[in-house]
Amino acid sequence: MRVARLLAFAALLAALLSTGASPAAAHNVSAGADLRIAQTIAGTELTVVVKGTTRVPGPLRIGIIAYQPVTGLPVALEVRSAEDGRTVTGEAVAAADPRYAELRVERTGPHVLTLRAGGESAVVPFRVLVERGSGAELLIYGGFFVAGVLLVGGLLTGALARPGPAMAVAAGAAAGVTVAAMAIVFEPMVPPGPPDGAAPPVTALAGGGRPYVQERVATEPARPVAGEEFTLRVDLVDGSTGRPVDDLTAHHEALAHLVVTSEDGSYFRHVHPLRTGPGRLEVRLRADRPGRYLAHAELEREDSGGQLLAASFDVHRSGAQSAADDGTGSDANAGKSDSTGSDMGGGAGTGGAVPVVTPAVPVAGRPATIEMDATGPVRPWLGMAGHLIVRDRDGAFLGHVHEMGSPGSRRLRFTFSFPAEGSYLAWVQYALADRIVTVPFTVEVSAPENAR
Ligand SMILES: [Cu+2]
Repeated sequence: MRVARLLAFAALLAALLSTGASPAAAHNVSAGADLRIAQTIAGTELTVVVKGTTRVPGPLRIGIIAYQPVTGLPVALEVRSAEDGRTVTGEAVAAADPRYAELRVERTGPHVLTLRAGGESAVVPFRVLVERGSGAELLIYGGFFVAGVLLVGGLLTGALARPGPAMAVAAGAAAGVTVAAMAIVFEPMVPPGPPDGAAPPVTALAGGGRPYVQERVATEPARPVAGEEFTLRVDLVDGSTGRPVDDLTAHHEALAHLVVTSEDGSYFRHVHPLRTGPGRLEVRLRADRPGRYLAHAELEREDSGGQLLAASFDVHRSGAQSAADDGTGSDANAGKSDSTGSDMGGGAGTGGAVPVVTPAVPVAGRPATIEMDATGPVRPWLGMAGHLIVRDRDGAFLGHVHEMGSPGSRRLRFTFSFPAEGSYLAWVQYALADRIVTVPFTVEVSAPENAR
């Protein structure tokens, strides 16, 4: 009789254990998520992927996805713990479908990833997070543990034929199983604790969020020359403290999206500057024509909204160009489209496909659709199948929307509401297996009162 009851408990226990989920693997929400950061390094557009970790000490898997050009660029990796300084190194080769390097990390918490390629380097702070068990898991395991201990005890006392204590022990075991079962039922309602290695919670700031960033844009050399490489440097400063802003969150898989265009729009680059130090972003560029260039940066501070920063800089005439242009007027920007548009994120290989805008002359403030077919199967870039970037003629406005469609499909469809009447420069971008395709076009927008 008593043995039968104990066997029933054992059966219940086994049933609960087999059906009651394995809690550790059940919720890998933040700690299990990959970190993806786009970077423009050594003339290559790539995305660094740090795979989510499930345990430390253990391997941290890092891969480099190449988007343009896809050439097998070797990227040296270094991961350093910000807490104990322990450093591990490795190498990943940038490829369309990369092999992941494994770097062994010993602990959770803040780390710094340094990438080096082609004489450039980026320093990306990140956190190694490992999901911690929730309080409910303690109850589940604790309940089963108590039940297990009492069951063993119950069997022993039962064997010694002392009915009173055996009954008490059996009741205790039942209570243990009940607690565990309750915990399983209610566990989804219990918020899990922060993952191991998480940053301490930020106390809410008065006024809701951190101040917007102020930027200083400079070039190195200070007077960039047409046809020669230069570095565009963006220093981000907190307007209230004057200190470098070093709390950018990855937003659409990048710390910052930088769009550099010539005034006439014939030059277009969408790049992802390297973080080279606290609050400092840098990217190497080359412009073949002198003139004024606009730099628009999209970024997002932690605990703050996204924001768009705008600046401009001048590219100067080289000595050779000055001689060639002598006496022929100053407008070197006039005329045909820019052949330099193809070396990165450029218009190479669009296959003649042109976006179709509906209505053909959109009305300011009303949604228009922009559709086109990619020239091959699209692979996601920056988390999206396609990107539409729109600029007005003077560069005061820059808009950016995404195609949310299914990866692998060729049809790209965007919805965009132009803010005011006028003439706009626009670019559709998407990634094929071996390159990023950029399709420039222009849109004329009418005022609402002109619309029928
Ligand atoms: Cu971007």
